[in-house]
Order: sequence, then C-alpha cells, then structure tokens
Amino acid sequence: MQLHIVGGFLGSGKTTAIAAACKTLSSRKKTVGVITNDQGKYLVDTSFFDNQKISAVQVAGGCFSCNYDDLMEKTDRLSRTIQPDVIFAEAAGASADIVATVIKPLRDVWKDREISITLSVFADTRLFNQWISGDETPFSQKVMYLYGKQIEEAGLLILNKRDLLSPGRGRLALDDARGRYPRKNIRLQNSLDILQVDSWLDELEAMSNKPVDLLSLPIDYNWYAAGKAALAWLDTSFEFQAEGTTDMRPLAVDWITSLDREFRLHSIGVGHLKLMLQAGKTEAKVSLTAGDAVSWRRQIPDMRGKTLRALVNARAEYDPSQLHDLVTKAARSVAENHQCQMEEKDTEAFRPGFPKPKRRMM
Ligand SMILES: Nc1nc2c(ncn2[C@@H]2O[C@H](COP(=O)(O)OP(=O)(O)OP(=O)(O)O)[C@@H](O)[C@H]2O)c(=O)[nH]1
Ligand SMILES: [Mg+2]
Repeated sequence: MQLHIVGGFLGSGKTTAIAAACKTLSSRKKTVGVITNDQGKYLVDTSFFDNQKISAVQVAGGCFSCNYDDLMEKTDRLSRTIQPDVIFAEAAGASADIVATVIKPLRDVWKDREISITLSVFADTRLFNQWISGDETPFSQKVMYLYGKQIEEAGLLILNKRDLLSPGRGRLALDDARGRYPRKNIRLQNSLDILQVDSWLDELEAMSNKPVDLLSLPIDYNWYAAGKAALAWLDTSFEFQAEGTTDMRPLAVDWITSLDREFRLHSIGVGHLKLMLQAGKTEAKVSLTAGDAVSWRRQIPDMRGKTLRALVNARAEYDPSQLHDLVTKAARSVAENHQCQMEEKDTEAFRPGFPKPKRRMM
C-alpha cells in the first residue's frame, strides 16, 4: 500500500489535488481512501470528500504528530474496511515537522509491513514568491517561520496554482526554489488541470518504488508553537431560513463579499476561509484564501431552497473571538437584508495549542 502524506500551508490546494488524484486512481481501478486532519472537528474537507463519494475518515482535534496513534488507528481502519491501494493523508495546514514526528516513527513501527510513505508539500506559488524574495506577506514572521519549515522538509515540493501567475513568473519561482533547495524534487502545478495532477501521481508512484531520504528538521518548537498560536481557528455552522423557496446564492455572495471586505479593512491575513454550502439538492465548497479577490464567486452555483446551511472553517491570523464576532455579525446582517431567519450552532473558536508530538525521531 502507498501512504501519501500531503502537507503545506492553509489554502495551498491540498484537498483539490487529492480529490482529483482520487478520481484518476479510481478510473485506473485502484481503491483509494483519504484521511483528513485538523485542529477542529467539524471539517469542510471531510464533507467535501464525502460529497465526492471518496472514502474519508478524519483525525480531528490536533495535528497528525500529536494524534499519531489516531492516525495509525485510522490507517488500519481504512485498510480493514476498503483495502486501499493508496491512502492520501492531508495534514492540517498549520503543521510542520512531519518527517521527524510522523513519517520516521511510522516507518519504524511498520518496518515489517509493505507500506511506502511519501511526503508532498503544497505551496501557493504567489505566497511562496513573496516568502522566498523576502517581500512582505499577509502573515507575521512567526507564521512564516512555520511556513518555511513546511517547505524545508518537503520530499516533493509542489508550487501550486501556477495558472494564477504569468508563465515567466512561474518559471522564476521554480528557479528560485531550485536554487535554494538544489536536492529537492520540485514541480510547478495547476491542480485544476487533471493532466498536471496525473503527472504528480506519476511522481508519487516513482517515489513509492524508490523512497527518497527524508531529513528530520532542526526546528525551534517555541517559534513553531508561536506561529500556530498566532492563527485563529473558527469552526461554526449557520442555517438561514427564507420564507419560501428561493435562490440562496445572492445571500451567500453578499456574506462572503462582506467578510472579504472586513478582512481587508482590518488587514487580516486569511489562511483559508472555507464553507460547505447546501440548499435543496445543491452543495458547494467555497474557498477564500489570501490574495483571492474573485475566484470564490465562481464556486457558488445557483442554490434553490428554503434553507441555506453553511459549515464554516475559518483560519486567519487574528483573535479567535473577534474572528467569530466578525463572521457572525456579517451573517446576521445578510440574513436581515435577505429577510431570512438565522441560527448558529456547533461553534468552536480557539488558537491551536502547543504542539506536543508523541514521538520525534532525528
Ligand atoms: N487557480 C487555482 N486554484 C487552485 C489550485 N489548487 C487549488 N485551488 C483553489 O484554492 C482554494 C483552496 O484549495 P484547497 O484544496 O481547499 O486548499 P487546502 O490546501 O486543502 O486548504 P486547507 O485544507 O484549508 O489547508 C480552492 O478555491 C481551490 O479551488 C490551482 O492549482 N489553481
Ligand atoms: Mg484541505
């Protein structure tokens, strides 16, 4: 079996690439499962994989390294229930130090089992460019420390969303990355293009057959923890109830437009605001990441129904309760403007705690 761990910063495109890769593998008659991971427990990504009919289980309440036993348990459960050829494990977007705390310990306990493990790290090429050139980014130095550590430990670094840059700037990013990390496998990718995802899969296949040496990182856990704790985690659900069946899209568009405006107004570094929207029979995942002004609009289809349900996962560099206030206030205001009743439930707003890996192998 192949276990492909997919790391990388919030909103870099991990879920998108994994979902596309699962489709390709299924069409090749391979059985595939996914393990999602997050600090919270009400996860947009898990519902997204469920909606795509991809077998997914989640390791919730902390990163893989702190929930290492749960990761092994979920891998075994998937192995028993679907007997997969391939499992993708998507690490939470603010986790690093995966080689020392997850991959090496797993290779150690599974030394008698035929499981190959790879590590891909995704990076939005635009943020990567800012970081590698020393330009200002939407995030503080603490958060960018964690970001840099993710990049540093990648077995395969994917500079993703290449389609959002000119070909020249994309190539320049690739050259810069290769200059900084001459021994790393690095690729430029547009994960919305299935052929480019297929070629990532080919690389994963090759790496599974001939494992690359992964090096444990030197990492300052105080800085790493400070980077995590600078981020606010908000998971919550809203239900908007209209008087009769109507198109709920305008309400959703107004809500995210107003959130985007607030984020800019308060200069909030948005890692990823993701929503799973559902009205009638229509479901849609909508993402807003740093620097995305418009693309989320295309992700909201017409949604006819009397009720719009929204599962919200927001990760941003801000105070958790203020982030919660901001999201709720905007929801209340659009509900009023669109003459809907609004109810909120299952809310958790917090900062990720100090990472305490179960094992760490140098
Ligand atoms: N243009 C473009 N958009 C992309 C690409 N890959 C992903 N996206 C978009 O980026 C947004 C975030 O993608 P996700 O796959 O959810 O990102 P993620 O890394 O799983 O995010 P977290 O799980 O929150 O860490 C979505 O709107 C995707 O459609 C790409 O190659 N090009
Ligand atoms: Mg994801």
